[in-house]
Amino acid sequence: MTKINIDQMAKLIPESESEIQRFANLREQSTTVRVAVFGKYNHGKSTLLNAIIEKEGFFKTGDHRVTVKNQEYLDEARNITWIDTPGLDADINLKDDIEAQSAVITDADIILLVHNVKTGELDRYEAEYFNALFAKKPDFKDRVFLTLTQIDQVDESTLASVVQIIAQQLPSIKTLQISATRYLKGIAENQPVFISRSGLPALVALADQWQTDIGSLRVQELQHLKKVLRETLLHRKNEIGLEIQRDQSTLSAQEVDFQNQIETYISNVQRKL
Ligand SMILES: Nc1nc2c(ncn2[C@@H]2O[C@H](COP(=O)(O)OP(=O)(O)O)[C@@H](O)[C@H]2O)c(=O)[nH]1
Ligand SMILES: [Mg+2]
Repeated sequence: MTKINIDQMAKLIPESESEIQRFANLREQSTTVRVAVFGKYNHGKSTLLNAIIEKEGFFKTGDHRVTVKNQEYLDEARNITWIDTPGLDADINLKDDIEAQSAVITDADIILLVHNVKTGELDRYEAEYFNALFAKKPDFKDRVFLTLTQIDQVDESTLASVVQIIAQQLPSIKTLQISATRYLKGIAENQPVFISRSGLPALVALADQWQTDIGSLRVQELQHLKKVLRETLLHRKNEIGLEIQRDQSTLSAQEVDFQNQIETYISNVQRKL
């Protein structure tokens, strides 16, 4: 496969930098499915991942901002690389955060958008951010999942109404309902009911499905990106063509002007002779 020159392409169409990077990443073909959690601080991203990989404390958790960089765990049994991210926050827009966010978008095959139901529906910042993200992931219905966390913290009717409002905020998104705490309790106390009501088994079953689907998902994404980048490049090519035309007519006009000036100068000189 010929290597595309990312820097050169990004210079031509800087507005498509994220798509170019994703295109390059896809062509490098990671052998594992790359799954990232994404969402606001303190919504339960790291706790969820620890529960899935059954390693308490691998991803740091806490009530304040503890994850500062994207962090990965290779889950060999499932052939998945789980990626934890510092998260979104409208107030803290540090350089590290922005880098971490764009790395997730260009790096992950599957994104779990994590939202703590205890906070109610999505706030405006989350809704806008998540919707903007769908625009970047073509068949997002197969690769972006809204993961409602901490469902143990609300009663059934609150959960139902939050789900209903979110369905309007993010139309057509597939939704998972999770409680990592309930799952861990189920494991610790050997209570299958807690385990099944934690929603984790459903997520793990989905992970097996990604394993099967990843090849075709990546092909679809590559084809989509190829189309988008090709269109953007063609558009840029036309723009450059027009710029050249404009430059050429400016040059011709300048040349005519210059000729006229020379002729005027010569005739002035001749008149004086
Ligand atoms: N009750 C309950 N608390 C949770 C659950 N998941 C996470 N937490 C708590 O929420 C807080 C933030 O979790 P953390 O995983 O660090 O969030 P992150 O910043 O999104 O990674 C921690 O105090 C966790 O113990 C859950 O399913 N139920
Ligand atoms: Mg975290």
